[in-house]
Amino acid sequence: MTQNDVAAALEEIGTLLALSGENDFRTRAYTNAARTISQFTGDLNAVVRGGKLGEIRGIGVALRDKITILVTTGRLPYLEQLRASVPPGLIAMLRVPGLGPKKIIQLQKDLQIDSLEKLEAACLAGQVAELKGFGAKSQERILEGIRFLGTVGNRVRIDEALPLGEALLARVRAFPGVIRAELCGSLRRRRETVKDIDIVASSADPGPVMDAFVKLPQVIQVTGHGTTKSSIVAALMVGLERVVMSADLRVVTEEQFPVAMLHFTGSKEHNVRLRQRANERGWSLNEYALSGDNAPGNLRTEADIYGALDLEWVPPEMREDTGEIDVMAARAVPKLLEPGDIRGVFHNHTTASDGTATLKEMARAAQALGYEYFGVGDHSQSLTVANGLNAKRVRQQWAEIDEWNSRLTGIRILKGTECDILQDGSLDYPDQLLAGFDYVVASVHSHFTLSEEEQTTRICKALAHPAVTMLGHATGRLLLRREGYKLNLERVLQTAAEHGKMIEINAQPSRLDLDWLHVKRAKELGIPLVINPDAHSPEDLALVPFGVMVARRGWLTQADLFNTRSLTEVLAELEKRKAAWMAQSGIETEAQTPPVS
Ligand code: DGT
Ligand code: CA
Ligand code: ZN
Repeated sequence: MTQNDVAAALEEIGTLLALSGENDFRTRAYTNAARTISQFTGDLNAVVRGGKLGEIRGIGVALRDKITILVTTGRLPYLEQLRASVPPGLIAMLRVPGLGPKKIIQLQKDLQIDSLEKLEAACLAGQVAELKGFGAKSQERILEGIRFLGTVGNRVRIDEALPLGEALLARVRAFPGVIRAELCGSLRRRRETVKDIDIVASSADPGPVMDAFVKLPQVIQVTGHGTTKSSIVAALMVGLERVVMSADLRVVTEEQFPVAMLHFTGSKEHNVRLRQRANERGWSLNEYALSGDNAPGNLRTEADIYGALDLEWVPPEMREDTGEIDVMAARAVPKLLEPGDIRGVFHNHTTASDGTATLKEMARAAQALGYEYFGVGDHSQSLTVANGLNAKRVRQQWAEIDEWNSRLTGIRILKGTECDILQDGSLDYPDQLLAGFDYVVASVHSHFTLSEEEQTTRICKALAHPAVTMLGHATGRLLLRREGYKLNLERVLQTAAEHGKMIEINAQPSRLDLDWLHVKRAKELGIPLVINPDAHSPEDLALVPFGVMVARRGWLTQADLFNTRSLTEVLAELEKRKAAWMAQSGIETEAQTPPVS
């Protein structure tokens, strides 16, 4: 049992206790312990066996016993009993935005609701609105939430699907008799969310490969066991989440492999185009072969197949039938952005607002990832829930940044802010203070329910402010959990282009605020894009590659991003923007005056 498994078990106990009506104090003890264990850097096994668990802060007697049983036996009867006592439907109800354990318990007590189906029926019958503490508005929101869950179905986020896919792929590649194997489907195209895992392998003897696949340790259910195709439901702990997904393995001959890999990578729409091109040449293309009179043979790679159709090879991320066939035919496929092209980040939090690490720790972590600059973007004053900084604390932070910049080598800290866009589209700091920052990330964190017109006008007004460098969180969406606010994103992009503003690709895989289609549109409009991890901890800085995936799906190259530029270029550009504003407004920047102590 790994440390992660232990943490996940504790987290699950916390959730189940909350759904059983336990008090906050007890449930929090478990969720806090889950976090403590997941962040514990020692050897948990050794600590347990040495009887030293009690020395870890926050682990009391009850927790100590349970963790010891978990680690030593790999099971916990207490958790198994809890699971049996809580209806699984209640856990599903937790996914409805706005429904916490307390409300779920009330729904169960008063209306005997213990599943999403019953909840939907009760909302439609108007019963939920009648309950104390709910009301018509809340009932409407719950209904919307259930419908949203229905449309997302069983899709899984890329950051959770990829580790499971890669774990299965590594196993498949090691099976005796497997020559080649690849992840295909939406996972290979790096879509933000993925329905299922598609693996294609080549082997001269598929039988034993099929048998080995359905017996993998990750398998929780076998849904198909054929001669060349098998399907499983597999599970893996990714961080604190237990990721469950279906996965298909298809085995083909080595000769068929490139065509099969191409076919199962998709997208379906891309495949349709390829088949048309084959037909135009008098051939036919399916998942096993390119065939017909005079069809080219000896196709060993995807590039060979594309070449036979007079096309340049294209990265999987671009295979969505949004114009890629034309650039492939013109042999003008762009060289897409790579994670190594990113040289710094602009939107990050520290302990000054709601981050978990200090300025110095964050800067060092950024440096360890090879970045040249680390931009602080703590929250602004009106976001009190996230401990936003008032003017006094901003100036203190500037002094701290100056101090660290004079002492640290190899990384430059930039003075930024994630400044709230207020309801009327104005910014959360006065111009005088804004002028002291190196740059400003403007974000919406409140009033998500404005009308589309109001929200669009609000954000466009902020973009027109000369202090604003880039727009953070373009949509406010939480993938598979909450739709973004109502917004005319096209108008926002037009406004950004008009005022020369940048737009953020938020790399948090639970957000990815700007989707790939809008990234592509932003590029067409000539808007510089910025990949930001929105890091609240040093670990979050490693999320940048998820932003790179979206960027690649939007056809971005190194030149399309602002944070692929060197520190010198970045400083020069920020300086230029600020000078233009100063010249036009006559404001004096505070940076020129000595910091107030
Ligand atoms: P998803 O929904 O995240 O699993 O997305 P995909 O793209 O992985 O879709 P999936 O798993 O249904 O199919 C994998 C690939 O197989 C797909 O990208 C293209 C290919 N494929 C599936 N069905 C068809 C089809 O009806 N026609 C063609 N041309 N290709 C298909
Ligand atoms: Ca798939
Ligand atoms: Zn942020």
